[in-house]
Amino acid sequence: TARPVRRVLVSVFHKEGLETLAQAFVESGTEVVSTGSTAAFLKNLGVNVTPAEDVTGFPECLEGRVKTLHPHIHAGILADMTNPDHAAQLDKLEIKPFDAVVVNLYPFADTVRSGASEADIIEKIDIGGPSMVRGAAKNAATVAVITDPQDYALLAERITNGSGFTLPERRYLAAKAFAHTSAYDATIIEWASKHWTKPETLDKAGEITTYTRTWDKESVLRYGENSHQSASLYVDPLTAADFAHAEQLGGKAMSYNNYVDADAAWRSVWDFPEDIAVAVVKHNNPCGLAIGETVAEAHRKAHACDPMSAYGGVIAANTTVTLEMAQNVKPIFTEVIVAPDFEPDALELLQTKKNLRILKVPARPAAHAQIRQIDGGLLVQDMDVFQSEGDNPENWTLVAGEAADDTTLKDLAFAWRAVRSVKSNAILIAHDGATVGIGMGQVNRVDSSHLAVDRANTLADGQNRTQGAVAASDAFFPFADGMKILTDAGVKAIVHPGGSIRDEEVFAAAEEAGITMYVTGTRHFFH
Ligand code: 93A
Repeated sequence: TARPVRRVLVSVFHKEGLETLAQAFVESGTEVVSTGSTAAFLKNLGVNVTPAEDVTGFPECLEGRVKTLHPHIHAGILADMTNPDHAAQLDKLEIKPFDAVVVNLYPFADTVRSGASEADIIEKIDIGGPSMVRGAAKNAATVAVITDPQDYALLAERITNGSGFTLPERRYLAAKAFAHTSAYDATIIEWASKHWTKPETLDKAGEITTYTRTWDKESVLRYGENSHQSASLYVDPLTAADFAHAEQLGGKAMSYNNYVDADAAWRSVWDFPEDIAVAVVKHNNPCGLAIGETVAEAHRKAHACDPMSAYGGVIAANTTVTLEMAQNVKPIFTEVIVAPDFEPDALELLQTKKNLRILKVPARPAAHAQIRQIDGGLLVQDMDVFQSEGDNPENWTLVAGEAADDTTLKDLAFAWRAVRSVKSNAILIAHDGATVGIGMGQVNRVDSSHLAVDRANTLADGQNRTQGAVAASDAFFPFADGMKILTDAGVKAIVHPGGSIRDEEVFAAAEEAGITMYVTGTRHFFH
């Protein structure tokens, strides 16, 4: 099934690596057909090139939009030369078949990332390239298709030694080529569906019903959540300055768990875009979250919530890390620190900790679609970014006690935002713009309340941190019991979504305990 490669079509945007191929073409006297700048490049390397225009007998036109879209090219790609009828037809039409097609496509994603105009982006939607690639891949019976510059050396070798490719090899290359054009189209869909949304005049038209995304493999990680799991990082090809594209300024390579925790921490601090915020995260849950006048203060407050758990944690700040904060972080064993930037002396100090991974992320997180894989499918949802009316304290309903004073209301608003990043069932106790006790990930709200109170007080060197604090619950209290644990501990105000069939019982218990209670009408489950 091996077919030698004697006639090749080459049309590539990126010219890197062509030298290897050119040498093989020259040495073996391969017949090469090529387009515009690729032909010029190969000629420069001494290759005897036939311009595509000579094959088509038609000039390249529309500023290159039509170069290879011609039957004399495509019949040469698509003729199955194992089929005598196809061979006879080509003969009669005086068209010569290709044995290999080497194409890489216009850089659509790079152009989007560069911030180019819409007209420039559209011009970089390659039409002729994918047509040739798909044609050659369909016709793997005869043609070898090369889309990956990493495969040039292989092609050169097979040309030089005259062996060409076997059918299974051509089929593998074809599968790889289809993956290439499919990912290319997915990137275009991602861009187009964001920028060319459905106009009102088309409200009767059907929706886009396939969820198509493409991710570029950025790196292979040492392992996954555990050492027996392999793992890789894939990045969005259309974005540049976000968390997945973070610039690492120090420390060991990021691990799978580092990425999970640092992403959670990064998102938590940007839940407070109007404030200076710092989060300390362990195992995808905050063990401290605070806002402050300075980033160093915010960090001190966040760390003080649970210094024991902060050991080996991940720290995120939503503003430039200062020397003062770096000095406070230095003695704490920390896996990752992520921030939009670092003061030079702060960076220098942090870099003295050889194991501390330092990530610089210029852009705040975008509200992207969240994807979770299930067996045989995907769940896709909008991200929770406080888009509900109930997230605005002005829309809260007072259901027990007196209206909170300004300071208390500020703390309640902080607690409500902070509880979003805690795994459900979440109870969060806060004071002075900082978490003081977090009860996370329990399967009932009573346990979460106990946990929040216990952590607030057992970790506090004998002080009672729940006395006079406020609390937030990510979802309603189904009974009064969980809430009573908080009021018994001295919590003076609680905010929660409400909506339980026993709301009245919960409100009455709050009234009886003499606390202030607000309901938001919206919840923040986070599973
Ligand atoms: O503009 S196109 O969509 N129309 C074509 O007919 C065509 N033929 C090749 N794009 C086309 N190409 C692309 O041009 C290839 O995929 C390759 O990326 C690039 C090669 O450019 P040059 O003609 O300068 O060698």
